[in-house]
Amino acid sequence: MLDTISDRDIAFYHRNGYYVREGFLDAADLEEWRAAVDEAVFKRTGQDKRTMAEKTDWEKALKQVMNLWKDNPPMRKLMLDERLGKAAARLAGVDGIRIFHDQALIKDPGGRPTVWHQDLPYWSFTHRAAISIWVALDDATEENGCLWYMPGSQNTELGAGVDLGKNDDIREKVPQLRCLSAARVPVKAGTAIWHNGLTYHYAGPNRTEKSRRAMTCAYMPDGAVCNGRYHGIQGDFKPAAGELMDRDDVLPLIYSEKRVAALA
Ligand SMILES: O=C(O)CCC(=O)C(=O)O
Repeated sequence: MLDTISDRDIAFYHRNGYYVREGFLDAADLEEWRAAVDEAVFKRTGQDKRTMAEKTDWEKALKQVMNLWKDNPPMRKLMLDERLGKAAARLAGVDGIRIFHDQALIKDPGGRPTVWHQDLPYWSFTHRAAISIWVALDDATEENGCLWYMPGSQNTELGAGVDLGKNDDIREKVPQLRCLSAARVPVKAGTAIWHNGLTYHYAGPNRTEKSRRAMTCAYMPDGAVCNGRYHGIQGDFKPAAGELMDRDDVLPLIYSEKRVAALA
């Protein structure tokens, strides 16, 4: 795994709101991630025999399979890897990283676009350093739904969550975005992309005959507090607004600089 993050990488991330690392997974890693994700997704969704036409508009954009770390040992090993936490902590500029939730995001053939959105409005904590990783398990191209970003949009305000099943014009809704351009980010399988929770991003439709697979994880800086909302991944963990989001069985701390220093 090519997980070392340099000062230059950090500068790119903070300037643009995202950062791309080609070759993050080597061939052996990629094989392991693909096998683990395919098996875990099949276990959860294999019984769903609906055609694309029978799905909701949001489901037509993505098959979204969440928190595989919780009930699937191979996925747990991959997602709780301290190296992922350390890379996210370095880029975000925080001491500790917790998993908020992981999710496999599969754009099947005929899949609709993933509309422009920020991630943070959907979460139960609000923190400018929130960060996600998106790992391509297939080459992601303009034809099958690669990601697009609006560089600099991480400096805009926290917006209202958009309806992910609708294809509204985001620049109509968020005037601050009108002066920003969009960057297309096609990547090879095994590439990792990190983006900030406020960065607006999009993925096109899948016009090919094959699924576009990605494994992703949303991270929460350690020490973040609840914003008063509740997210389904929390289960019976229902902190009040302002209370620490620190339950390790729900939001595992996968990296802490302090913890590393204490062990040294
Ligand atoms: O994979 C996609 O199509 C969208 C990814 C995304 O929205 C995310 O990782 O936050």
